Amino acid sequence: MTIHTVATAPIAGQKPGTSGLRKKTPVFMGRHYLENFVQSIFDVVGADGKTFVLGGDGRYFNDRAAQVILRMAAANGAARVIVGQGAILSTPAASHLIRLNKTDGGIIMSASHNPGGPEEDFGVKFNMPNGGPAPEAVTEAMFQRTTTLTEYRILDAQDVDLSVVGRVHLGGMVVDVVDPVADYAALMETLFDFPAIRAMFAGGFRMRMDSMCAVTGPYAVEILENRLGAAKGTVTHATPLPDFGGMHPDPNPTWAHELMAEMMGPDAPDFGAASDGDGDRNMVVGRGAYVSPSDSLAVLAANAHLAPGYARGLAGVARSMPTSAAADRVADALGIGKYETPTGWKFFGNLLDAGRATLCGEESFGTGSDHVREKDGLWAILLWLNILAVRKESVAAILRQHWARFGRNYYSRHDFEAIETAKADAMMTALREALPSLPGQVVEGMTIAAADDFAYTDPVDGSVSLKQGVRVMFTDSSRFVLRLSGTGTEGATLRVYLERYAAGPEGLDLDPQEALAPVIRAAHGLARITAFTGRVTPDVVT
Ligand code: VG1
Ligand code: CO
Repeated sequence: MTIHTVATAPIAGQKPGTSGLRKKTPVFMGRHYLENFVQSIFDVVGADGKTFVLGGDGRYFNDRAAQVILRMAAANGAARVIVGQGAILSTPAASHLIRLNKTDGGIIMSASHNPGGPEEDFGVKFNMPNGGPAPEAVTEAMFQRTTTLTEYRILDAQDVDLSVVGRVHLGGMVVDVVDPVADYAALMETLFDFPAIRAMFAGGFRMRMDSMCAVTGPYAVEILENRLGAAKGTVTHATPLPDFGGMHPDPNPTWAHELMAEMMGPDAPDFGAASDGDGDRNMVVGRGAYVSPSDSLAVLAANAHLAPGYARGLAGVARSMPTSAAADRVADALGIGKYETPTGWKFFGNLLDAGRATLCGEESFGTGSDHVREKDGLWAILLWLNILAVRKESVAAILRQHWARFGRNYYSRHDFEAIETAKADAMMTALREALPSLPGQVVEGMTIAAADDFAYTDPVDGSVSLKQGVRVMFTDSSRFVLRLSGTGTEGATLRVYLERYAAGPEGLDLDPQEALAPVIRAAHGLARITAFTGRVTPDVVT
């Protein structure tokens, strides 16, 4: 087997966004495209003598990309790669394998919640030895490397058989093909009271899990049906497909509409959940009761001590800036730390490593803890199940009690997709320019207390991240936030985050869109969304 050094030229635009490099699949399949980015990863982190984890969410091109990455790892001198069988690993399972085997990091092939298929999206991201997404300094170094790259190294070899668990060799490199589920499921058993959850299912508790034809299928069947005794067929869309069966594997009320219809219908089971393409997101729904992700984080923080893995209490709770402040209220009540970070899981890594935060969450259906360094869909679902098994109350009752105690942070996100990039940029620029003039203004009967462009200084390493989202805060603690997505692959996606606090006891049962109506009007008025983009109504409301 010979190592080829292939002459290449830099490829424009290989810049990782919120969560790795994401592009249309045909772009990734283009000449030298994947190879250039993978070589840039290896050039930045070094491959010689190292061990990596490799896996992906099974979307179209996953299998071919895995073979290329393996041949390049071997050619770059890696000692060993641990690969999920069939090149499959959920993002949280990959994070766990990186930590469990004390490897030098891992490469995850996924475009997460973006659709998959020959004409849809593909992605690659690098996770660090702590199991978490590479921080900005590292992804920036990788991007810089893509701009100067002139060659990559690849081994001339046959495909590795990834269908069988076991050890094989590729040139001088060891390839360990592992069961993608086993170690992850074992970790879950250490955190949650499986006997209590099993007893709950045995007592007639019914659940629906929608894996959306994405990676969590095999994990959910093994854990929920085989180990916890949920009825066979509890997990639907359980077989991962290269195009996710045409589904948009983003677990929110819009895309998981089948689950929503069942949970709001007459024969709804006790509990419903869904996960995304790569298994790091979760949506949870009770019978007739949708749980917003921000509320889910707050409820989990308030009840985590009911699960064995968190019985000693939490060190702190971290949330991304656009996520509602519901979790802050729990942290204050518990007397534990609270942190507000920019969007993207990479910003939680230092807080988790330093033991400052135990639970983290994002409004985008992401929740997780210090058990791995990624958000973790099934983990959140299991923590909910553990809480339900102990409290023996419905999701709706738990939510109602939570709001009665802490007040309710009404919350919604409005997404405007595939806007012409120049128009979206012009709107953000104009809004940024107006910021100094906003404090003191009265809009929709609310007085603006402060307005800024969120900047974050990492409390652990002091690194600074600027321009993380424009936020306008009112004196009654309502607020809205505008930022452009860093995961889209078509034009710009504008995200408008809306929040309003009701202390209760009155006004806890409003429809969120109604409760937020003045904040929505204020956001449209101040940012002039329609004037700049031509858009009136959002494409997705969560
Ligand atoms: C979105 C979410 C963000 C999340 C990111 C990756 O980013 O808003 O909270 O961390 O996706 O999630 P953006 O830049 O498009 O708003 V995943 O499940 O796609 O890895
Ligand atoms: Co994801």
